[in-house]
Amino acid sequence: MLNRRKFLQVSTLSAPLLSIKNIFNNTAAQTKPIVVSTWADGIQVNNEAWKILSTQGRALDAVEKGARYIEGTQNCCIGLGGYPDRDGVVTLDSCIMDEHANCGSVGAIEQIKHPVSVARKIMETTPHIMLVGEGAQKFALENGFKKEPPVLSNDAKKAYHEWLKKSQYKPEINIENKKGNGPFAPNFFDDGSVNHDTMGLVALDASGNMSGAVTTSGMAYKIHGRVGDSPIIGAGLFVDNEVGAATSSGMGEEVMRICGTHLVVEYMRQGFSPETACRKAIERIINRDREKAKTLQVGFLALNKKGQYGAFAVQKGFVFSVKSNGEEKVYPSKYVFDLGAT
Ligand code: SD4
Repeated sequence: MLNRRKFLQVSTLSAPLLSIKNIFNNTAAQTKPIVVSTWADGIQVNNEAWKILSTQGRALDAVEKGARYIEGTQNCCIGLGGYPDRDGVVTLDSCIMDEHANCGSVGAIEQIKHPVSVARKIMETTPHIMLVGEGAQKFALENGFKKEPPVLSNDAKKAYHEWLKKSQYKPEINIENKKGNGPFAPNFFDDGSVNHDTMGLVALDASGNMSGAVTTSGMAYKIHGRVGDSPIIGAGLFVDNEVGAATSSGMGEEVMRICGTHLVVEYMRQGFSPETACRKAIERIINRDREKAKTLQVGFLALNKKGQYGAFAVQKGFVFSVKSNGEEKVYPSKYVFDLGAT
């Protein structure tokens, strides 16, 4: 018979073993390499990442390449082509995380084209994880990044001047899906358009290692200096090489309140599928304040160590892109509310 002391010993020892067993005690083969990205323009981002993944490259290099691609594209609402804050300034947030839990991050950086690479530089060359604002820009310039002129893209200029008429700070559901003129208008939506400001991608490489990256101009017309979930490790991105990885899009404040992507990964550690893990994190947001949740959008996207993926959102309208050897596709995420906001 187990006495109490023995029982405690056994249960502490077996807890990690049980959870590892939950994740790996499945005969399904691992799908690798694979990359998944938020939104429909993740298709192009995945294709860039695929150039690395398909040649036995490292997931870290793949996610950086994917993020750099979208940052470098004019008028796509991400990076310097993104929407400005309420003062008319574009400030960028980004982070990156590898299979060893190394991570780097920049918040509210201005006039730097590739914040994801600044984040990687911080990760690889400093004892820190996150630099913000002027300090982040100074670090970037000292490390060979060039300062770009502060020019708003035509789309952003038009939208900003429209917003200035009322200057109302009112986050909108699925502003990401509203009509835009960017080069990524997918055939996915009825109106054939997409307009979002955040790209999050996570990948599993041929060696079985995982990494992720997020890059964004953040919520449009935010207060100058506001930093969202995207560059916060555990909120906009989390990678645990034993379990899986997750990223988010939507109202950053709600993601930050629940440490969203960390929560998703922890649910996967408990044995839940990526989709169920995302659903449970979304339910956490909704259960906190159901009426408020009806007014906002958050979507989580997750990939586990076996290459299984899934997503879940508060509202209809969140979509994600997948690329592997067998698949290249945009999927609609499941959701809780269909309030006709897409
Ligand atoms: C933010 N999560 O800054 C970002 C916004 C976003 O698609 O995801 N937009 O809160």
